[in-house]
Formats: sequence, structure tokens, C-alpha cells
Amino acid sequence: MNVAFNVKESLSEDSSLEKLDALVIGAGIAGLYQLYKLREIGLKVRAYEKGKGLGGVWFWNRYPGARCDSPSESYRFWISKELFSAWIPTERYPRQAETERWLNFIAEELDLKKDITFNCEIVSAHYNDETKRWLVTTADGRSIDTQFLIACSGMLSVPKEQTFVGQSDFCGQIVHTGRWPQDGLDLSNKKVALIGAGATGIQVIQTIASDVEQLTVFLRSPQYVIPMRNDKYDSIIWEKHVDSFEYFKKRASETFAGFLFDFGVGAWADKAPEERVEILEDAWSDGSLAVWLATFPEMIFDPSVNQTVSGFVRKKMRERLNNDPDLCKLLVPGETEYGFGTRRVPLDNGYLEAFLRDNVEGVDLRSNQIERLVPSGIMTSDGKVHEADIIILATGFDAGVGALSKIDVRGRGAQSLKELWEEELRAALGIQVYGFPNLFLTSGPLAPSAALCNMTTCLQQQADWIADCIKFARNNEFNSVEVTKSFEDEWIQHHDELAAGTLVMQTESWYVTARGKDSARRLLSYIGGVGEFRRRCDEIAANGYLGFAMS
Ligand code: NA7
Repeated sequence: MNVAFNVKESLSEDSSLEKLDALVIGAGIAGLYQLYKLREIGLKVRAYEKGKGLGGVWFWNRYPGARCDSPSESYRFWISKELFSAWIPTERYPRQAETERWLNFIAEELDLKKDITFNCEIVSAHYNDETKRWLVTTADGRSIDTQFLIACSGMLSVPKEQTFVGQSDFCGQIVHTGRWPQDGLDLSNKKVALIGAGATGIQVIQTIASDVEQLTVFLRSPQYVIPMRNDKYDSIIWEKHVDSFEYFKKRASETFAGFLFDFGVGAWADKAPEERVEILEDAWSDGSLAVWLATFPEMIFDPSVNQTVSGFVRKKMRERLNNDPDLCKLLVPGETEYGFGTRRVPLDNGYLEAFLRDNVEGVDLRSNQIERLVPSGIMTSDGKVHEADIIILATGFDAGVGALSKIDVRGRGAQSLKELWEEELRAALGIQVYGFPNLFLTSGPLAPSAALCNMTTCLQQQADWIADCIKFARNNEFNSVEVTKSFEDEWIQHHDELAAGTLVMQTESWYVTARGKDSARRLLSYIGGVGEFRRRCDEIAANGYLGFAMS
């Protein structure tokens, strides 16, 4: 028996040790919903949240211009029509502050806050083979003994903050977008350097360009972008959505990416070239991700279809840049670089136009790398120092596994989850990992919720499944639930087979990880579609949780 288990046993005699049926890590979208669901089935459950407020990504990501790019009517909880109708979003794609307020409203309505401990970071979770329970410890010295442990710690919650040589030499302020100061940051009339042009960098650039004295953007990979159509919403518009509540709820659970739109325009091969363009134009004018996720799925696996669709998007982008050759080279992905939709596609609102301004300059890191940070700014490999008062890191996150790898999670036989995942990214349905009984994940690897999904849809589906599974186990007097090795292997094989046929696997991005001594590549997110994933999960549940051992 290892040391950790001896510690647990001595603590179990201790009356100060809190005892729970279930502990939820995190109070973002998934954590709030999971807490609600587990309380509904009568568990003694508590959520522990590192932040001083709830919301997860919507608590931490308060950078200028942060907003949701899922339409409000699909980025919802499906708990009840009343709850859906009680909050009227002001826009199709609301800002961070509004989304944070909405989540607080939901928490108030469901009376969730009393069961959340804030400012509390989980640092370890050790499974006891004998008691079949987890001992969880926190940074502020608490110990909690829980039967079930549900990680709702997010797949993009650990920022890549320490990335460049010489960060401590810089005399100004360095701020990562995912750790933006609570009290804001005055950028007006400042020289700002920004690194990264993912969905986040794009939102920051388009928002601050007109406020700052000088904006220097360091860009490594150009992005395909779609202009966002952000309609204003009011009670009349929302009432119509309320009328469609039941339809929306069902629809979101069945589509490929958990949105209300879906593929279904017919096969690419059956359309004449002008019909294809008409369909793409139609989706383009929606100002959403429909061009990507509701036109031709062939673009994800057929290189020639992808080339045509990418050409369509490139042309749109070049026009917005007045066909300026230098800007096009910097900002529009080249024909041989990568295809549209094989990385996360951001929606933008003036991102490209920001580069037409005199105070905005782009540095192309493909030909001129960042050498190091120096006291006055950023030095590139051509020897130039780009001066800055503030450096914004829009460099993204340790995607998928970051949050759980930061916690010392040890399963059966004290096996470390971090070490396991360093060797190979394993999980079944993104919900459980063999060797870690009674640990459930939401937004875990190898599920659509790891990336390829409208997050509220996938997180609710997983949290529902987890709650039902726990209820089933308890009703049948089982103390432990653990995916079998054979089902996990089967799931990974199915996952890899689907991924291998796609162009996403041929593109470098945080969607794909490389692990182990062979740097084997694996797609982070299940790519079989949200509807198909749900169907498989439901089938497993209907068959008495086939593939999951209960004892
Ligand atoms: P992303 O999408 O991971 O984007 C990070 C950006 O930062 C991307 O342009 C990266 O270039 C760039 N990056 C990262 N590290 C470096 C270094 N070392 N040097 C230069 N550039 C770098 O994160 P976001 O926060 O924008 O978005 C995350 C998700 O949040 C998003 O998809 C939404 O779902 C919400 P690269 O592309 O790797 O060449």
C-alpha cells in the first residue's frame, strides 16, 4: 500500500475531513450543470472552484472584445423553458460580461452558490483501492473524502503563459488573455505588442486597434475568418426562440456540432459549381460557423473539395484587405499551408480591417521569429526590437489535458493520470479513463466536447450521462464504476479511424496532440459528430452501461 493511502486512512478517522458523495472540480458551464444534476438525484455534492467567481472561461477570459461565438439560442441550458425564457440576451453573440452575468443568474435561480466553495484550488486526488473512494486535497489545506469525482475543469483553462525567453527582462506589463486583470487594463495611447492570432487574438486585435497608440501583432499562422453577424436581440425576438425551446433542445443534441444548423445541403458531387457557390454564399451571409459546419462535410476529408472551399474563403478575405499583397501574405492562409476548417475557424468583426490602419503593424513569424523579450519590447531574429509598453499573450492554452494534469490525480495502484497521458492520450467517450474508477470527466479528450462542439450542448449531454450512470450504480448498490480496458481500446480505435480519414489530422493546431516517445499524433476531439456520439452514449446506458465495470 502506498503512502498516499496510509494518509487517507488516518484522515478518515478525522472528524474535520469533509465527506461527500460527489465532488465537482470547477464551476463553469459544466460544473454548474453537473452540480445541479447530481443534487437533483439526491447526492451530497459540492463544487470547488479556483476562481473567486463562477463561470469558468467566462470568469477568466475578460480580455477586450471577449464574446461567445455560439449563437445565444443554442448556447443555453436546456433545464426548462421557464429558465430559458427568463434571461433575454441582448445580442446573438453576447460579450463576456453578459455571459458571466447570465451564468450568475442561472446559479441564483437554481440556488447553486451555496454548494460551491470559491477561491479553492484542487491540488491532488488519490483513489483508495480498498474503500473505492477518492481523497481530494486543496491548496488551502482541506481534505475531502468523496465517492465520485467529476472533473469539470475545462479543456482550455490552463494558459500558455511562460512561452518566451527573457519574459522577466521586459520592463512593461505582460498579460495573458486568459488571466486578464479583474479591474481591467488601460491600453489607451499605449504601445501594445500582441502575440497570437487564434480566436482570442482576433477578438482582441479588432477591439483595441482604434484605442492604442501602436499595435504590433506577432503572427505565426494566418487564420481563415468568417465575418460575424451579431444581430441585436430583444424580448420580441427572444419570445420566438422561447416558442421553439423544445425543438432547439432536441435539434442541438442531434446535429454534427451541437448547433441548430447542420450539414444536409446535399452531396458536393451532385451540385453544379454555381450551386455550390450559392450554398456557400448563403451560409456565409448567416455570419456564423454555418459555412464550416452546415454546408459540405466533404471539405473535412476530400482535399479537392477543401481546396475549392478554401479558395472561396481566401477570395473573401483578400477583398476585405483590398487585395494588398503584403497584407494578404501575412493574414490569408496560403494555398499550400492548410485548408479551411481543418483548424478552429474564428468569427471576426473587423479583424482584417484593423491591419489597414496606420497604427497597426503585423510581424510575420514564419520568416522572422521571436528571439527573446528585452527590457523595451520584443526582439525578432532579424535583430529588430519592437518596442512595447504592454505585451498581450494571446498564445492559447494547454488544451484538453492541462487542467487535470496540473492536479496530482492517482488512480488504482497510485497510477498517475498525468504520466499516463504523457505516454498516450487515453479515454473512453472522453468520460472515463481505465485505471481511474469513479472519476468522470466532462470535456475530456476523445469526446466532441474536447473541441468540436457547441460547448453547452456537449457538456450537458456528458453531465446528464454521468448523473444517470451514478444513479444506476447507486440504485444497484455498486460502489465503483470503471470503464473496461477493452471498451477503452475499442473507443480509441474507433476515434482514431474516424480521425485518420480527415484533413484535420494533417494540420498542425491544438486540435491534434503528439505524445509518447514516438510523438504519436491523436485528435483531441471525437470527430464522429455530436448526434452520433450521443446516440452511442445512450445505447451504452440502455444496455446497462455496457463497457463499464461496476462492483
Ligand atoms: P489558440 O487558438 O490556441 O491560438 C493561439 C495563438 O497563439 C495561435 O495563433 C498560435 O499560433 C499563437 N502562438 C502560440 N504559441 C506561440 C508562440 N510561441 N509564438 C508565436 N505564436 C504563438 O488560442 P485562443 O486563445 O486564440 O483560442 C482558444 C480557443 O478558445 C478557441 O479555439 C475558442 O474555442 C475559444 P499557431 O496557430 O500555433 O501557429
